[in-house]
Amino acid sequence: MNCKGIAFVTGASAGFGQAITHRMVHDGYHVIAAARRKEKLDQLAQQYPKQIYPLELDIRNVSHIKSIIDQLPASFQSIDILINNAGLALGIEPVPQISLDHWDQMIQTNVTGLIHLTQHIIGGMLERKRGHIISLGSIAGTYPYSGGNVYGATKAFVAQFMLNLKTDLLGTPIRITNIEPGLCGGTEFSNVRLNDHQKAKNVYAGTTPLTAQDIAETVSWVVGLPPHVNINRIEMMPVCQAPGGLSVSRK
Ligand code: NDP
Ligand code: 8X3
Repeated sequence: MNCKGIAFVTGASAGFGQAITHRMVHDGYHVIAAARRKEKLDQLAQQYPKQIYPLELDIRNVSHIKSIIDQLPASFQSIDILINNAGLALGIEPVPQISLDHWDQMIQTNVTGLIHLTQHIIGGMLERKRGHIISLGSIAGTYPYSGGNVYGATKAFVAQFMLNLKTDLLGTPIRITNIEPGLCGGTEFSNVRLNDHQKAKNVYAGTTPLTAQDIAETVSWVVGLPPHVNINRIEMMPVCQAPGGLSVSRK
């Protein structure tokens, strides 16, 4: 199959990013698969040695991002699709029983790393007059829940950043999409958040959550639409989840 273009997927070592990488290769793209755990990326690349370039990247090290991108092999330099997927939640404690270190890590990863990478990649897209930037937001960026504090705030930032990017880039062919999933199982997300295998398993008990394949399918759909069609944002939940959750404290 001819290469349809180059996709840059962050957080490709697990969960959504891994499923998106498989799907993009299946759809005919060559993929720069980025994350911190290089051994996981190498395993992925072994399955498609020509189509995947494994890239060790800690997105929090923003001073290194430009040189890392500049050093990509020539055949992977013209990035057509950026999928800002790397991200994490740490902890579910309500204020004030939180860890400021956790808050800092979420902001450095979900916000600072994402905007720096995006800024470094947009320039080339504008020069080539083609591009699509897709971010993984969350329903947590729209609906509050106890313990969502800074995680939800980072995803609210991503949602507004994407709408503002769309506005700044009006008049260009660059497409901008924010995908905002709800409960999604089968990834490392809850293990990372709760640092406890059993507690992570309990999050999904009795539910049929979204899967990483559902997210990859959604990415594939927004990418495959005609170039004049832009999906600004998609909120998606499993059938077993609803957004209602208003609460009242009674005496
Ligand atoms: P996983 O924990 O399974 O995967 C997260 C990925 O992000 C891993 O590949 C991890 O790779 C990478 N990552 C984390 N920190 C960094 C970093 N500093 N630099 C580079 N890569 C990093 O999570 P999911 O696949 O479930 O989630 C993916 C995205 O979707 C996240 O942004 C998450 O907030 C969002 N989301 C998840 C939902 C869910 O319920 N699962 C629902 C809604 C949104 P490595 O550790 O190798 O660096
Ligand atoms: C992940 C979904 O509901 O755990 O972003 O915040 S939720």
